[in-house]
Amino acid sequence: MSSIVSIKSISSIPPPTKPLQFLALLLFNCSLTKSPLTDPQPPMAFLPRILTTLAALGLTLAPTFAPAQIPTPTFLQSEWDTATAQGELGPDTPAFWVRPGYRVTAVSPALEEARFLEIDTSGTLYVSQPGRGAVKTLRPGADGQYTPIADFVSGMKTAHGLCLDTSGSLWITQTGSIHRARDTNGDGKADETKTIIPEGQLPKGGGHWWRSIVVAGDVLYTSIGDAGNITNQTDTERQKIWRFNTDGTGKTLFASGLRNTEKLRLRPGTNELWGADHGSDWFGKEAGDKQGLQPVTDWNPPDEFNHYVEGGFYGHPFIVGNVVPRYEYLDRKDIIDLAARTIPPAWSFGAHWATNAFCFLTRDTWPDHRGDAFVACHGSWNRSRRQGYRIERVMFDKLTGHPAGSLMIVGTIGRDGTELARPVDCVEAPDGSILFSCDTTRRIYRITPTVQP
Ligand SMILES: [Ca+2]
Ligand SMILES: [Ca+2]
Repeated sequence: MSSIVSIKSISSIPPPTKPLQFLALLLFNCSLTKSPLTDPQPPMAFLPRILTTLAALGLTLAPTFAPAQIPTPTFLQSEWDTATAQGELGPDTPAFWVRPGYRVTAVSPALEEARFLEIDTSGTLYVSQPGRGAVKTLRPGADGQYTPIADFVSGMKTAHGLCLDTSGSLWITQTGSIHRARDTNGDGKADETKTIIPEGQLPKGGGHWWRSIVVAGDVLYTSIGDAGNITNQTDTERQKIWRFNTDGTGKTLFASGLRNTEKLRLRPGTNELWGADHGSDWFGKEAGDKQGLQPVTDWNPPDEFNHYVEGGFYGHPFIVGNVVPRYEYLDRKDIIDLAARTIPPAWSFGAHWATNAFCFLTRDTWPDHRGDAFVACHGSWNRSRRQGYRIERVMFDKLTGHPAGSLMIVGTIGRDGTELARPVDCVEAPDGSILFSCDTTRRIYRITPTVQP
């Protein structure tokens, strides 16, 4: 209250022209707010008012009081600078940062490629290799190392998304088609392969050519991303999740406004459909960001963890993150309507982390982790400084079923800032450990506990 009185008082008084007037104004300003009976003033309490008065007169004490430099915020430091303890690394494993309570071990040789993962109840691991057009089968030995056994399928250019159904069949997406394959004699090779969604029913190719897949009872869901960065493809079949019956019939639009969701899964114990969506690039370009000086783009927009509901609209390409319009679409007459329709993320990650894929934890491998998600983040390509190369744990509130926090479990940037791995996908193995893939080292890594639950 007192400062308001001071400002009004000063602004109503013309600038003095003589030294005595100046002194009178100074004393007048200080006296206006002095109330010794109810608000005893310490000796220096008048200093801000004196400075305010000087500022009103066009005078400053800038050389003395200006900040010496812009401080470096702590969030610009890496975990290597600030973490007070670290977990464990197995032999022949890159020098990742690991959270205490966890151990990371390399468990496969370098493969031809290592993209998406699926694992069955016996521990057989499937790794998609879209460049080769194959899905590789690996099996663990007594030492925990996974050995390549066979090509489960081959000749499937762009084989990418994977999902096992309850009968043991592996569903495989290519950019414009979906297939179901089954190994009937246990040799790691599929003997029965059937095309469920042939080419022609869904868009293919484009900048985001990969397709997710999850099978839920007698239906399946697949998502198709933006062909570019922020293309207006409202009237196309892109930027959407589609639902089909598992016999390939019954194509139905499920949700829209996605940019690039590469994996879909149901949250265990529910019918909730979840996916991680990559935020768009160059958010700050319209504001003047340029490569190398891109402060807005560096921090916007967030990557998203979305709970996709039927009929839901998730904003892209017009609205990002927590319902913020992109500059490019501000002139649209319906921008506020679009914002009003947008379902914001259930959880947000850092900008450009490339939150690629995830798995839910269904076991008690670590205390209080059941129901949480581990998210494989590929890491940034167009930030000024690398960020997001990691496996992130998203904690779910056990009472509400909503995300309530997240922590880095494994960081794959080295102490010197070099890139050690780019995580792509993760799965929970039958023993409760978490396996994650990397498409630069082309290996599989396992996360195990160092403390028993
Ligand atoms: Ca076979
Ligand atoms: Ca969104």
